[in-house]
Amino acid sequence: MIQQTFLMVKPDGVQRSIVGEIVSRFEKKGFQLVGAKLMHVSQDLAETHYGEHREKPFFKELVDFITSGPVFAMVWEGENVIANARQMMGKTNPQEALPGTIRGDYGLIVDKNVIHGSDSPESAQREIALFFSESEVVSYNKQLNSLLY
Ligand code: DAT
Ligand code: MG
Repeated sequence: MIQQTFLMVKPDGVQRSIVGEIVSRFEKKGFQLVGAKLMHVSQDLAETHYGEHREKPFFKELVDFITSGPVFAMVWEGENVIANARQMMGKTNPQEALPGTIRGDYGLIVDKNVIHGSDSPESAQREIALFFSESEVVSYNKQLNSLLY
C-alpha cells in the first residue's frame, strides 16, 4: 500500500552535515520526498510530538535535545514506507542498531540517535499534520514510478 510517513533528521544529524546522506538513502531506495523543511522545533511542538513519552524519565532530556537546534523535517511517500523507513533507521539505541541502518552507521548513544520516524499509520498521520500544512506536502507523479511498481 502506498503510504506517507514523517521523518526528521534530529539536531545532531543537522549539525554533523549528514542531511544529504540520509535523504539520499531514501531516494535511492525508491521513496519519494513530498515535503521538507529546515526548522526549529518549539517547546510546545516538541512536547506534543513526544506526548506518548511524557511520563518517561528521559522526557525532559528528549525535549531539550530536539529543541536544541534546527531539525530537517520531511514527508516521504511510497510502498509500505512507514515500516520500511523504520527498518532503514535501525533500532532506537544505536548500540543495538545493525550496520547498514542509519542509526547503526551514524549513531553512538540513544539520546542522540540521528533520526525520527513515525512508527504506525496513526502516528504518521498525526505527525505529518503536526509539522506540515496541507500545502507544504506536494504529491506529484514521477516517471520513475512505472519502473518501481
Ligand atoms: P524511536 O525514536 O525509535 O521511535 P521511542 O519512540 O521509543 O524510539 O523514543 C523516542 C526517542 O526518545 C528516541 O528516539 C530516543 C529517546 N529515548 C528513547 N529511549 C531512551 C532512553 N532509554 N534514554 C534516553 N533517551 C531515550
Ligand atoms: Mg517513537
